[in-house]
Amino acid sequence: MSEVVTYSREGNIGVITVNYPPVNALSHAVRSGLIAALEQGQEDSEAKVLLLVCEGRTFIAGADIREFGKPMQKPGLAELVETYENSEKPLVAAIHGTALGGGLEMALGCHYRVALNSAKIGLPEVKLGLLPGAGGTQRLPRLTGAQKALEIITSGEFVGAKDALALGILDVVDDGEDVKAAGLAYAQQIADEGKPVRRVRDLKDKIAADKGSDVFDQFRAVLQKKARGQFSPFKCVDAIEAAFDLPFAEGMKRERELFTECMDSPQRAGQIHSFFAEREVSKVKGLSKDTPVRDVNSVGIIGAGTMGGGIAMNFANVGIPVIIVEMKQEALDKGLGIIRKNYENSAKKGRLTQQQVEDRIALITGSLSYDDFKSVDLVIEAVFENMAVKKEIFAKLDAICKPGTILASNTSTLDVDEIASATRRPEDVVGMHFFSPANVMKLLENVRGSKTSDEVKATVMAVAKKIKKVGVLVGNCHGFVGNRMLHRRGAEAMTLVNEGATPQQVDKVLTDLGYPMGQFAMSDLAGIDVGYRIREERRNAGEQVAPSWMDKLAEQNRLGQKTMAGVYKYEEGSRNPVPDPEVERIIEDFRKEQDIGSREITDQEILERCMYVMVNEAAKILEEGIADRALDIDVVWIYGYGFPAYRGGPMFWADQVGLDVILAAVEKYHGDVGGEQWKPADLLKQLVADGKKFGDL
Ligand code: 3H9
Repeated sequence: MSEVVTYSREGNIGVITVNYPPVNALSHAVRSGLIAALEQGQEDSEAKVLLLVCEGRTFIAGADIREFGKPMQKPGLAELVETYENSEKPLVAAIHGTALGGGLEMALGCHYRVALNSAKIGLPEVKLGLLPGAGGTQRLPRLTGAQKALEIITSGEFVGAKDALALGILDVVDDGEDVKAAGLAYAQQIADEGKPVRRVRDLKDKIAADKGSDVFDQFRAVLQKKARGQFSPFKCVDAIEAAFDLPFAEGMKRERELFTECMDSPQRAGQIHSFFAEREVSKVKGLSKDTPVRDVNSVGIIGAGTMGGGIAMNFANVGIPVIIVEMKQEALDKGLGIIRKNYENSAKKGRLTQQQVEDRIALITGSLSYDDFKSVDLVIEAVFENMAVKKEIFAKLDAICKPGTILASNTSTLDVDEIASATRRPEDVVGMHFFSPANVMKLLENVRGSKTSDEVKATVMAVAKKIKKVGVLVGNCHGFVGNRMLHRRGAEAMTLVNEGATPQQVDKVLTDLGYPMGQFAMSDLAGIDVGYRIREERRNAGEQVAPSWMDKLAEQNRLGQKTMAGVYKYEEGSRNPVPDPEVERIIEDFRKEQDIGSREITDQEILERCMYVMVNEAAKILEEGIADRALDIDVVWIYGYGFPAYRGGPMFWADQVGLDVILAAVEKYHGDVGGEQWKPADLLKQLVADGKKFGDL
């Protein structure tokens, strides 16, 4: 008997227990252990009903993702589920934690399902670029009907136990906390009542009700918008439809074919890279797991603007009290009002109850005095990007805050060491760069200064997890990882338009790659004045910053969405960018003024110049140690800038394009376009010379 799966008996219930930390994934050892334990249960004449239950924090969380890409050793997962479903003795699955993917498919192969109230179920394969490949697409619709199965499988979202009960996926929900006790009680009831085996594959009602329905085509039309460019969501729909068109065994075959297509797709590789990268970033190089972490039980925020307010909500959402300090009562009232409005909107959408809204708002207090920061554990400064102002604030904080308070800046570009130099405790100073809207975007780019202590680094990474963000620790330089790369892309995009491309052509190339919005739609969202002010400041400081057609927009008060006109124009109440002939004219005039001849620019050139310029910069970022690993950069771009997770992040994407191809293009553009941004990174040259990839670093 394998150690990861055991068989025992309690009265007349045979108990099959999986114990394979951390998440009881269905590795080869678990699959073969499950077959052996089932055989034991069948042979045990005293056992009337069999119970499948798991040790540890969760029921089976799915196939073992680490085995993907290698040939699947027998027994396969679909075969395992089938063997369970074929059992002549009734089988009960008892679920706690999360029954996900192959885990839920195992439970669907059992004849009855009980779950703790706190449990969740789901088929998240689509988030790995896959579809449920062990009968999930065939069995779930037999319980829920087409619409719900489509929603659950194509979204990959988890469903709470109560909802799963209402949908017919579970038979019983138990209010207790002991999953084994709940499972035994339900199994006993089945034994006492002499209930028969009940195989999901034999259920017919829901299939008959939705057979031939147009729900599938309607759903595909919705996905065309929601999952544009993605492969597996559409394959999920095909597989679910097969449950309605084909007998069970043939439906299973169809599911297998579609699963294999997904498994072979590059999107699957990208998604799985993203999955592990997201988990890997929390393990910071050179920072021991035992580094002490400071308690953060209260937070101070400076600035009640959009950023400050959004940041405050993150803490209130997890029960941590926040004090926001502003200069003027009016600004404070406005900021607090916006926070309330945001929470009220969530309540309207059914995401929060009114009580939750009130509880969270009660945790956020406003003040006009820094004295209220005396005893907080963490202060985050979120005022506008001006070094002199930030230094003044940090000197004040240093004088007021208790020893041990972490002093963080939400700066998106400025030198954290210079900010720290305004204090007598640079070891307690760190960057915490949130992304707008801060209550929504998942990335937290934590910036270590040269003197930031390990304890402070470990604490801000723990804070990220606590407030449900993905924290990435990066080094200190202008723009850090994300914005340093973005600035390169932005400048290149602007130049491409100088040379003859249209803004909408540039944006389309980027959205076709999978970004939710293009460079210029993003500028309109952020405000054209932001980039303009930065360029002006640099010019005033004597730097050589070429004039730009975007300066003209700012000078004409076309500031983006907020003035309903920027690079695009906007209709009242809409955020949809509409190309504007007026902007075409401004660009044309600018070209004449600067004596730039316009030429036809291909989409391929746009893709190369916007993406390769970032990859080249990223190689320099790695070379300088600003990012520790290529995967840190991938995670920054996926969670901070909407880079499609199915492409694995810009570095994984670059590895797939081929670093030799990219280097050749970078060298060519260095010759044709020139500039520091196209100077090939030494690391890129080295990797190509060694025949290596970013992933090998
Ligand atoms: C599938 O089932 C395909 C089938 O339909 C058909 C096949 C034929 N495998 O997230 P955490 C590791 S596809 C291997 O930090 P949490 C994870 O890497 C699968 N390892 O914890 C981490 O390792 P480490 C469908 C896995 O409490 C550790 O466990 N299932 C797997 O925040 C802890 O993870 C899914 O997609 C796995 N399946 O969240 C579920 N899952 O400590 C994916 C986790 O070394 N998993 N690990 O960094 C999750 O959504 C979350 O991990 C879960 C726990 C909610 C379970």
